[in-house]
Amino acid sequence: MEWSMVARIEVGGSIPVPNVQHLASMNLTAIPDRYLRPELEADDIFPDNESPQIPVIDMCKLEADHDDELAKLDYACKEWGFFQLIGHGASAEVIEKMKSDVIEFFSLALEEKQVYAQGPKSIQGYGQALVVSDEQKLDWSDMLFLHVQPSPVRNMRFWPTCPASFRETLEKYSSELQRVSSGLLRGMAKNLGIEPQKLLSTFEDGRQGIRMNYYPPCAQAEKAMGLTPHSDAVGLTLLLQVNDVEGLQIRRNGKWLAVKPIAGAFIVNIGDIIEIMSNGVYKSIEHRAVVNEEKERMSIAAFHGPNMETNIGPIPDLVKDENPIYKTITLDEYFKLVVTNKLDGKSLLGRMKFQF
Ligand SMILES: O=C(O)CCC(=O)C(=O)O
Repeated sequence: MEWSMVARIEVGGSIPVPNVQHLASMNLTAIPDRYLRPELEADDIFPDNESPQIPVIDMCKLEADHDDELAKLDYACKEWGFFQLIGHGASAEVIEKMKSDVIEFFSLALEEKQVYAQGPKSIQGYGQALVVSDEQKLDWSDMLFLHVQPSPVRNMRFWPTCPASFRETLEKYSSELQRVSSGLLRGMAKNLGIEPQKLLSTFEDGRQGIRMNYYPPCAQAEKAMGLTPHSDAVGLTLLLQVNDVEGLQIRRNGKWLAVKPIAGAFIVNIGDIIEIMSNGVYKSIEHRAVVNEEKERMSIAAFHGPNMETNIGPIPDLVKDENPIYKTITLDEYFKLVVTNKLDGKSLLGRMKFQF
């Protein structure tokens, strides 16, 4: 059982590309061509003083079933696809320890980090986000990605033992986030008018992957991209900014909007699977990470998906009286689509849509 589960998620893999932290340490004044994005010049960005901010949701109020807060959550999921979550109750001590362990991991020597390097047929381990062709432009970042839940899918070969506390901290962080994400799913189900247990049971013993992102300083920051625009292929993402450097931007009305993280909050976004399950009522939104000329930046994205038995498609109760916009496929078929698709805006959702 365990082996088949591991085999089912170990699909895909990335073409090896240079380590970006190492490139950045060479103090180049001009970065290699593959990192240059001429298209960025044409980007429309909200000016700092006119930026609207993403909604802020208080989980304490959601848990107490405050109608106003549930309505705010519904609005955030429909109109923004992104919000900051305060009052989530996740242990501040665990969060701080997770941050410091991640900082320590990325500050190890390259050879020490390479012990956990991605293999040729897996997206797990230390390396870069999906690179599927030699022509693909590259992101100015490195990452450590791990399948964390359910526990049989773990491949401990990729789990750092330095710092010594890393594994234990990740385990604790993972459980805190699972609890928070279940609380959010409960609120969303209520808002969608479905029995909460129907949504919760699809996420019970569900998949959780955690990606730790490292964006080194970049000599040509305005011409490079930390993480290519994409929507998340999962259900729900909880993002934590590790150090005090901003970089996350979301696409809003055709323009890029910089998110200003609130201390202690998680930045939550709706992934493609919730967009599909809600038949397009809730929206997954394109986002990207930009880089900084002088400062390094780190973030931790925890991706939550349904369990291995779930088919990906609109929840039947939500399409009783209307046409499904999205097809229903098995989770394995969905994974294959995800790992053969380079990060590319919302193109994955396009492939799941019925053509009317
Ligand atoms: O670093 C960030 O702020 C964004 C990270 C992200 O979008 C991801 O890991 O998918």
